[in-house]
Amino acid sequence: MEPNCIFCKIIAGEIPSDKVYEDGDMLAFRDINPQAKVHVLVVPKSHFATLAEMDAAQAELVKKCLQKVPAIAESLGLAGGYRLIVNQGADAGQTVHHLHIHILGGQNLGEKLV
Ligand code: DGP
Repeated sequence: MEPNCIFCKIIAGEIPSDKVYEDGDMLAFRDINPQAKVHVLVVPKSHFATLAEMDAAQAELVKKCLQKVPAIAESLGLAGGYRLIVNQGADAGQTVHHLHIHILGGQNLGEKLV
């Protein structure tokens, strides 16, 4: 746990969140500032900022997060599809420096921005 990291505090239960899934490896909760009708963050329970900083054990956690995404998406009613975004660094607008996967859906997202 990184003491100044907001997502570490959410994982530790020090800051409340609207959880949609949790296990020993990850926490998924609704984004506080949703950019789509459904906007959930999947966060590995190990602090690292970007893929460039990720070690082998953390890569395993990310793999588990990605493997769990379809089940989380199904539980959110995203049968019509969804988009994943993983912002990396300043040019991508990353504001929380604890790696996280955005799940966006619940509406037609269009074909702009990939
Ligand atoms: P990014 O730009 O990829 O670093 O996205 C960070 C996201 O985290 C942003 O969409 C807003 C969300 N967020 C920031 N603080 C909180 C919080 O305290 N609770 C929740 N649920 N989401 C947060």
